[in-house]
Amino acid sequence: MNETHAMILSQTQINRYNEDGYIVVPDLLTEDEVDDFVAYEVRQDPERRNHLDNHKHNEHWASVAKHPHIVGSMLQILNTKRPMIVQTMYLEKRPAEPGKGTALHQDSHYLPNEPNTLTACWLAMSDTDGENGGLCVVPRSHRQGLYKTHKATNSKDHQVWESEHLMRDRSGKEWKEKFYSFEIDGLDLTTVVNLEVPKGSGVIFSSHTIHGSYGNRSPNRVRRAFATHFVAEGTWVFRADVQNVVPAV
Ligand SMILES: O=C(O)CCC(=O)C(=O)O
Repeated sequence: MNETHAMILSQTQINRYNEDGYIVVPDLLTEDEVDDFVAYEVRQDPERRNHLDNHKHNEHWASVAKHPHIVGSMLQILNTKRPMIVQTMYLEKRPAEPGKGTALHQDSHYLPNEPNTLTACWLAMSDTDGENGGLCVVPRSHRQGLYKTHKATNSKDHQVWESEHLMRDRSGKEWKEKFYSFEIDGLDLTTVVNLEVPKGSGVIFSSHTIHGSYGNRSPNRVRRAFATHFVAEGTWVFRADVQNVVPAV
């Protein structure tokens, strides 16, 4: 552990994470910390949210991504002296907007890295659950490595997209790779669990844990989340756009 960060997770929580591929961690941020960020973000141009590196330029984003409770959890889960931030995302879904979920996927499909240490902290910035498009996971799905995928086509529930990224390996060799809204082949939807995560609490999940979300079907409850993806120091991230990882401590 880094001396400046308290132990956030108990051994029972770490065992559960290893067992299930995720844990819900209560009260990572206080109500006031969440409210301050949301009040700030509401005044900003939402276009900025399409960028994955706001934590590098913006103190509000950096203070959430580098929050001592989040970093403390990552120090324990990643078992590294320096968790490194790969990307940050603020994901807001307004009520009754159809087709705004994220297809069920594993993060290593989007962010190949070597050795694979990619781990996410998904923070609820409002009360979230199945009705308002909260996070859902497939418990224990992290145990079988990467699943085969196809492009999501169910635009009623999930966003559908495709993009090409420049990739670069440690030797400097470059190539292009196509990414799309990955969906797991043959996924048994009865294994998907909708998590109830109150405002300020978070979910830590591994890059092999199948997760995603559905549209916000609630009449009046906004779903807000702030996701930070970390790797352990020394990990190589292949996508050039997020390759310059920054230390969280
Ligand atoms: O919040 C969501 O809808 C999905 C988030 C996600 O896929 C992630 O944080 O990796």
